[in-house]
Amino acid sequence: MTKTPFLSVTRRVRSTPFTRRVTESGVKAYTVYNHMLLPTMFESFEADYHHLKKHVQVWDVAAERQVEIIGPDAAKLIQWVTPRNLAKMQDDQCYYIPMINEKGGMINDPVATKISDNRYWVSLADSDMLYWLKGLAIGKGLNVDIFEPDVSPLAVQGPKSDDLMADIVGNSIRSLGFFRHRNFNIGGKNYLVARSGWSKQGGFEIYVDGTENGEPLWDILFEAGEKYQVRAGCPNGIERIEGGLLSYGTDMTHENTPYEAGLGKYCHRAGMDVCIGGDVLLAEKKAGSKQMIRGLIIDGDRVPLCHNPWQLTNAAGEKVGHVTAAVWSPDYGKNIAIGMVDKKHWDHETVLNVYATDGKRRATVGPLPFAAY
Ligand code: THG
Repeated sequence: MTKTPFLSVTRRVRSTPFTRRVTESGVKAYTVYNHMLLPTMFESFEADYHHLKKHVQVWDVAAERQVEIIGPDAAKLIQWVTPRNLAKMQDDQCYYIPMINEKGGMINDPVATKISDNRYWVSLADSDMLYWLKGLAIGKGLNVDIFEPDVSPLAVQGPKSDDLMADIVGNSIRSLGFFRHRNFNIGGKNYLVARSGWSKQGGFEIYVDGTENGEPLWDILFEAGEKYQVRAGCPNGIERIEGGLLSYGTDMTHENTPYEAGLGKYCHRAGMDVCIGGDVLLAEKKAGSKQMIRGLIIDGDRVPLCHNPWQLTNAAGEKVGHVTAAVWSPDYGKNIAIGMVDKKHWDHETVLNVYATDGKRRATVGPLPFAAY
């Protein structure tokens, strides 16, 4: 394995309210996300994965930065940037919303939290949406205030998440619905807690309002979590590919539409009629997509890490797509991957060639998530 260089951390690579605790927990690797530290490994990718699927972890996902939109035109602005219809969104709901530009290209895929009719948090993937949203609001003369609040998500993920959180805030949290949020008192402070998070193991996200609350909250979770073998963790590359959770910037970019990203179920007529780039999506809906995200099984031994897309070719050697993420899944006993595949080849069971970093292999197209296999 090639040696990974160190990351020079300066003020521009922002620390989080939890960074000191993460360091004390033995973090081994970081990435930079929204100009902020995001842990990627503690023990090893596989050890972290097995632990996540069995116990409970606390994740510093502060790098999922919030953009707060507040004011009479808040709902209008958010509906303007996503094809998902937000008309029925309740003020205890979170929605996964593709955000698109004027060409229908995806520029982010955040979780939007509705706090009240005129107040929202947009919990970002890795791209600079604060300026885009401010620019649009200023250009259109909307009556809103837009800023990055001092709010940092801390995720509690894994099958024992409900037990851990119930011990801290009471059993009422067990009835919190998926992508619903409620306020809970933890250690004398009120926190917005949602049943959400970037794993398929179940869990919550605590929106920590105020940097000074980060360490006390972390300590409460670890004290109560001892009996559940709680550990510091982070979004896990193996688990997220198994579950088909997409990573913006990796699996799709501004060159892809939400349909291509397999997010057609979040493209609604009422949203596309009013959002920027909605006309492009309506045309694609009518004409059909040229390519789409698929799961792939890659033959052979454990694949190396996929840092840059691997080309997919057909039997004639023509390029028909690319793999964006690939990993060995211990539980499936296979190499699993996510890729963008041209229409003529996207049917399940289609056999293709993939040019992995260590050479050519056979790849078979299939559904996402891999639980369907
Ligand atoms: N939580 C919060 N903010 C985030 C993420 C998060 N910002 C960045 C990134 N993750 C945004 N991307 C996603 C991608 C998938 C999901 C959430 C955020 C997700 N998808 C569910 C699924 O695919 O099964 C379903 C969502 C739905 O149907 O509404 O959870 O994780 N705060």
